[in-house]
Amino acid sequence: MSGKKKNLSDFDQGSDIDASDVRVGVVVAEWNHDITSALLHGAVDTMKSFGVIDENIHVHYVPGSFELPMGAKLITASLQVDVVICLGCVIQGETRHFEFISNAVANGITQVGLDTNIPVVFGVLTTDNYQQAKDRAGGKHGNKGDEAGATAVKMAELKRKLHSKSK
Ligand code: RBF
Repeated sequence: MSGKKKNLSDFDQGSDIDASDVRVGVVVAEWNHDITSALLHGAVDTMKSFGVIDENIHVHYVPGSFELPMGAKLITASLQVDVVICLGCVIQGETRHFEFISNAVANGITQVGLDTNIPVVFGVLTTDNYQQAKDRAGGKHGNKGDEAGATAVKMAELKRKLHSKSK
C-alpha cells in the first residue's frame, strides 16, 4: 500500500465481490446523531454498491458510543449476521470522558469480534471538535461510513472464503 493514501476509500473497493447474500448488523450511536446518521447513509450506500440487499441490513440504535460493543454483542447473539458495523462519534470535551469512552469502545469492539468470531467493524470517529467530525462524515475528508461499509463486505467475504476452504 502506498504511504500517500489516507482513506480506505482510496483503495480498490473489491468491485468483483458479490455480496448479495451477506447479512450485516449495524449498531448506531444516537449521541451526535447528525454525524452518525451521515455515517450510516455512507455505510448503507456503499454496501448496496457491493450488492448487499436492504432486507439483509439490520440497523439498531444505542444511546452513545460507549454502548456500541454491547449493542454489537447483542446483535451477534440474536441475529444471524456475517459481520457487524459499529458507528459512533466521540468528540473531545473539557473532561477526560473522551479518552475513557474512546478506549473502551475500541477495546470493546475488538473483544466482541474476537469472542464471537464475527468481524466487528470500527466506524467510530474520535475527533477534537465537531467540524473535524463533519469533515469525515460526508465532508471534505470523505465519509468514514463508506469505508466501514466496504470493510464489512470485505471481512464477510474473507470469512466466507476461509470457511469454505476449511470444509
Ligand atoms: N457518546 C458519544 O457517542 N460521543 C460523545 O462524544 C460522548 N460524550 C460524552 C461525554 C460525557 C461527559 C458523557 C457522560 C457521556 C458521553 N457520551 C458520548 C455518552 C456515552 O457514550 C454513554 O452513552 C453514556 O455515558 C451512558 O453510558
